[in-house]
Amino acid sequence: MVTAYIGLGSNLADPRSQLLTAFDELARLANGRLLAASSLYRSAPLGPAEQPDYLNAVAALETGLAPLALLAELQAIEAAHQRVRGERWGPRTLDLDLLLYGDQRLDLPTLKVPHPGLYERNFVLYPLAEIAPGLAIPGLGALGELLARCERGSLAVVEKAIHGRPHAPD
Ligand code: A4P
Ligand code: MG
Repeated sequence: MVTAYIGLGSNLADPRSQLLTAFDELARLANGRLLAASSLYRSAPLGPAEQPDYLNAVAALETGLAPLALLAELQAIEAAHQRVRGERWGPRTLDLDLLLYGDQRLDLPTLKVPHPGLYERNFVLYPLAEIAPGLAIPGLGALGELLARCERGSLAVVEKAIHGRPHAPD
């Protein structure tokens, strides 16, 4: 079994329920279990500015799936979310990135691990540090050092994780 970290993002069609549903779907994947889920963070869009803010989070999975099999499962979950909301050519309702797969480095045509944007994205590094503060990123060094070089900016926790699951304030 390997510990994999998944980045979740949504800025369409009720991002909060997109992410909460995705955590459940990750927990139900064959051959593994959900180890931890970060809080939900609101983040300013990276890329075109004319789009809503994102909600982002990170999940830790213990998995027996090989990297490409896990990627295929993530894409199946994404596809299911797209079908439900079904806006053709529209922006994504759910984006699942395979951030890390144990200590492996992969440079395949369809899968780069660690995820190429990981080291400079506040909406990845801060939630990752919440659930795995002492992590070392293969080829990039200590997570704490990456974090020290990454501005928190406007990133804000909107729903705190309690016992490893996001939980709306009362
Ligand atoms: N692929 C390669 N490596 C990976 C990996 N580690 N995990 C390939 C997942 N996929 C990987 O991805 C395109 C292809 O990347 C896949 O077919 C897979 O084989 P995609 O999800 O179809 O396309 P995408 O997500 O639109 O593109 P990309 O380049 O992955 O974009 P990002 O990096 O995911 O960024 N702003 C905020 N605040 N928060 C966000 O979450 N997300 C994006 C999308 C832009 N701006 C954002 C956010
Ligand atoms: Mg992506």
